[in-house]
Amino acid sequence: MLTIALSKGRIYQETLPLLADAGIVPLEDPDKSRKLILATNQPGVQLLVVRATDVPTYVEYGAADLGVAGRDVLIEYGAEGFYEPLDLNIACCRMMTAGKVGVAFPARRLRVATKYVAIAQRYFADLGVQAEIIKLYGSMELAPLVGLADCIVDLVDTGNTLRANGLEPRDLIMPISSRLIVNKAAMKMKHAAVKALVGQLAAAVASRSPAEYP
Ligand code: PRT
Ligand code: MG
Repeated sequence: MLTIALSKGRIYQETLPLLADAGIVPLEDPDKSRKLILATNQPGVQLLVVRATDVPTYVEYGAADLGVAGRDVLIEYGAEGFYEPLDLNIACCRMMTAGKVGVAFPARRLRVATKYVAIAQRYFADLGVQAEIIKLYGSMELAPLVGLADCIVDLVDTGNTLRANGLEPRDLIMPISSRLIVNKAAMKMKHAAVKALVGQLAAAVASRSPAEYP
């Protein structure tokens, strides 16, 4: 049995066509069913529906053989516990700094609100900018509006969320896409099955025209 962990929402929706190209079709839709283990048309493959940030945990501990997770999640988790053989080029967006429209960042020590503490810390350290990182779990856009922070570090896709809150994107920290990750033991013990699936997914990714991505 091969078990693949992935999250509901955009990652599931964008992984589905790649899995279909590899001949794997779930028998249920996680957005309609409450089941957390989804059988597929292949008796030897099942999907686990978990929180996006929990995917690396399931894969590192071997509860799932493979997983799909954003580069943001993998960097924050600390990516040593598993292999990362393939960029799936899905759920693409940008990790950016953002601030209030027309308001320059202050010259003093910068206060930065973010869910992505590791990424923000490394980014400002590399720039040589003194920054105090304030950990939030969501609604980061609020922080500059109420004086909690000068700046946020968050994922930006269309920029609509920032604009709706009077913020603007500033600097690109890194481009983000979702990656396939593989449990280290599964790579050895289930080598043939894992290698075949990674190969099929790589072919599916390569066959897409670049125009399909924003
Ligand atoms: O939402 P939930 O709490 O259930 O979990 P999650 O946020 O971890 O999962 P999900 O599905 O929202 O995100 C899963 C992965 O999708 C992330 O880890 C990213 O790698 C990737 N991804 C791609 C995004 C976006 N694009 C994205 N735009 N994740 C989040 N966003 C959010 C962003 O945080 C901001 O709030 O969308 C908003 C910005 O979008 P625009 O279009 O308004 O700019
Ligand atoms: Mg979300």
